[in-house]
Amino acid sequence: MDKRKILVIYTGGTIGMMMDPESKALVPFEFKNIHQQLPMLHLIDAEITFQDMLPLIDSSDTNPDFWIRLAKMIKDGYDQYDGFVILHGTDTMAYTASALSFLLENLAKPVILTGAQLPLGVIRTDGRRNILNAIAIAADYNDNAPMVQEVCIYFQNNLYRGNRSYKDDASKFNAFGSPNYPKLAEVNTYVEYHKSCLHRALGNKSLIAHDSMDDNVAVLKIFPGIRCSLLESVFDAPGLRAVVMETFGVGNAPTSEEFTQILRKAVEKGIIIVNITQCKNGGSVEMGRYLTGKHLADVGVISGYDMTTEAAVTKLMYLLGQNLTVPEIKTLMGQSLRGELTKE
Ligand code: ASN
Repeated sequence: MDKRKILVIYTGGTIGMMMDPESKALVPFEFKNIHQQLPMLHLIDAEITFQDMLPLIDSSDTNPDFWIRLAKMIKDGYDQYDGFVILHGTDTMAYTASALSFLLENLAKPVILTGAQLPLGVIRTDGRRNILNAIAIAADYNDNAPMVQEVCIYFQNNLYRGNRSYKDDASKFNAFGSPNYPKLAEVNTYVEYHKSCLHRALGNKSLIAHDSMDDNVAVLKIFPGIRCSLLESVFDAPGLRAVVMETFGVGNAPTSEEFTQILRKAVEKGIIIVNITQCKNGGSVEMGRYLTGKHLADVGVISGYDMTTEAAVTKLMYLLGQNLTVPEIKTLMGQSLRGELTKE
């Protein structure tokens, strides 16, 4: 059988840096010289093509246009390649993974994002193993079907569903977590897939790469003592269409009439408010559980269940870009489109 063909798209981030011998500063290295950094690449039983996505960026500069370009690159190479690895900065990798999961409808091949906490060009780098393992997983097929058929993040021996993960450590090599969904695979002396957790693409539908997102979205983190004037200024932002509201515990927030009235007015104006918990290590929004959550449901705030903020923001941007009505978007926000949420 021919070797599996893997496209590795390099977008920037810490992974692609090396120490400049003169200035001693970290500078991006040319990826066409990757084989010097990673001589072990040839041991992977796959035909690997590297492609830069220019301009290279620190991932703080990702945005919807970047995600749409990336989705198009995958669509363009979809028939030619068996799997895709995206080298990306870690800071916003979970946003990009979430966005791609929504933009790439009917995806049936692996799209694996990875990166590094330390540049490839330094001795203790985590990038080397992350790249090699991500490529090996992308090339892993069984009975002519890819083991992975969805957008994932591979980091420090773990494979996560992309739209379930978030960066949870700024300096540890083990930088990602997926609190509300199990790991898809763990890499030890062998790759252990958690098969019942892997998405299986059904039917033979062709891939759609959506090319429209609307970024008229805000994230509002509630805190004790938050001023109503601040809330008002967020909801009055010109063009605003949706807000991810990060609340306490299972979806609770202050109950003052002034606070509630601002939310009511926003919902009446057609702004979609999605309730997401601030608790990063797990749990789901249940607005009926406490009175401090029930008033939110009563004014028309919708539940984001156990979605990450990253998934909720990018899902809203995707749905707002699809010519749907507000009630349609609200319904879809409460449904799992790509495995991003679980309802109890
Ligand atoms: N600032 C970098 C980025 O996200 C961080 C990293 O890749 N470790 O692009």
